[in-house]
Amino acid sequence: MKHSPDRLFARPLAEVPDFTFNEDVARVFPDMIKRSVPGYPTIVENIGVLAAQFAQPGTRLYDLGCSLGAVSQALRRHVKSEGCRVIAVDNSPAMLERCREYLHAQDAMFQELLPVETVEADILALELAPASLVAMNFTLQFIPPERRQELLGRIRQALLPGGALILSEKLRFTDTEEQALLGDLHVAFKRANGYSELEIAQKRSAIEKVMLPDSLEEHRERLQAAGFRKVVPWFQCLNFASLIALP
Ligand code: GEK
Repeated sequence: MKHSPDRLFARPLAEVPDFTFNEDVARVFPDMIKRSVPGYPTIVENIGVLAAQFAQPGTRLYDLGCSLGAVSQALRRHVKSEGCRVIAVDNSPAMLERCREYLHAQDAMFQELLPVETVEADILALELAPASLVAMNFTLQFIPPERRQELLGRIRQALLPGGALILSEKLRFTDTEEQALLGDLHVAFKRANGYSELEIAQKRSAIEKVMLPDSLEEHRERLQAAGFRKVVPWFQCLNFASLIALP
């Protein structure tokens, strides 16, 4: 499938609008996320590997905030349990339209993939049915902070015994030196991936009000308050991490 290089913030903008998942973003998203999130390809592929350990026959696997469906595709590559189906949810029509195209392309290339249902919905309003796996790959950070606890509580209630939540997030750090070091290294990562100082600065100002990261401690506490008994970080690259939370 054809996607364009991310040049969204390459020209000086008179005013930088808040970041939204619109058609322009959907068009460049695969390039944008790979060049912006350290470890993204490894995380996505391994969510499939991890999910295969938790998926139970005949159950649902949720991909919440699926964007173009990278995680859904990984789930379909790795999960072999009989009768599973993937539910890919996003509230951006532009993202979901392209997501469906990518999933059709995957269907055309491989046989016997798990079925996927794409759902255009706000995950805060979505009724979650029982599931053996829920993946939220860099989605919770876009949910208003005051709604995060309630959402995780509902995910916990939906998870079947033996299932898991896989939660990936950008982290913030309470230690100022650690925050500054990993922040600087993240900027170095973006520079090394070809983003200019202007692109980095404009993207930061577009996203700073809509993407609000928590610390690892906040995630742990919130997950435990939601009823998860075990929280295990399985991946960290700079200030981006992924956790397994067990019901
Ligand atoms: C990936 N998981 O490629 N309801 C539904 N979707 C939402 C909501 C909401 N309330 N809020 C935000 N989104 C993907 C990457 S991107 C992360 C996830 C990023 C959606 C939003 O439309 C977007 O598609 C996604 O969450 C976040 O593995 O861009 O850094």
